[in-house]
Amino acid sequence: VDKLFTGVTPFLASKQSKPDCTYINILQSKKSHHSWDIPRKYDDFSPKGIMNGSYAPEECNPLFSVAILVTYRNRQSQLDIFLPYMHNWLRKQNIHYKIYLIEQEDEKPWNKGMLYNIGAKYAIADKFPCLILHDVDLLPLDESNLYVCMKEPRHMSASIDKFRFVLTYDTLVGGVLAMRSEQYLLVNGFSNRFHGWGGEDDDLADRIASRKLSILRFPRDMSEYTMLVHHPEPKNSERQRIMSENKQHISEDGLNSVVYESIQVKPQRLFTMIKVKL
Ligand code: NGS
Repeated sequence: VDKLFTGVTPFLASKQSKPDCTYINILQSKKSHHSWDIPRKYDDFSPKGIMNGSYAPEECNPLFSVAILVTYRNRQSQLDIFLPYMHNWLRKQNIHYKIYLIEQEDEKPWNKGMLYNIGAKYAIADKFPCLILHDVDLLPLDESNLYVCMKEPRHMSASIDKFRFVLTYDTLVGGVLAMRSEQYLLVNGFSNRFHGWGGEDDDLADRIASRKLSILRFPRDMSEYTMLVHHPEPKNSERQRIMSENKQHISEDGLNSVVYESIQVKPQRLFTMIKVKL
């Protein structure tokens, strides 16, 4: 276990005279499906200590600071489930975290990579050393799936009920991925060139490999998620072509080149909303 924690990113604030928080004991934790017991509408959900989507335990010094980046458009019913579930989940992990919701406000084709790049800029400006890129339709099921960054990027959602808990291919990094901010900078984030569904995550996997980073995964039973149902997004028919062209463009297409028409930051109680027109 100690080895696993080598290189985890630390807590942001300076320590106060409190004991250090203990993290979930991954060798002893049990499955906790009981977190389903939550209000369906987050309007009715008012736990103490959450502001702007951010929380830190009161009684102890958290060991880790983590920004959760959620890209979003028009999935209100999923968000109503995701937010209370995740706040209940994350508070149990005894970490300092903040949920950023990056919403594509326009009617243009969906561009998840760009939205992640924009969210990452804000989280990095807020000095978060660790980013967790999180689909809004995935809910973690095993408490031992720690929401922290390790030495290498970690694909956290390797085992999803919709795919009978089987990892569909080895280089998959889509779904939920934990990555240190310095690593996100190193790979220049996502390509901005993928519109519609698919490919941007495989392209990120190529970027990670090209910078000699490897993908970690926890064992399968610790990486279980349930997927909320939704209609599939229109697929991007160009995605294979863009991927094959992209290998030479990592340093000029990504976090350092993202442009958008307008942006509005609106802190809410359960999340900090970043509304973008691309
Ligand atoms: C691949 C897509 C990825 C996607 C993955 C899993 O085929 O973007 O399926 O999707 N790559 C390309 O299209 C090139 S899933 O079945 O979970 O919806 O993340």
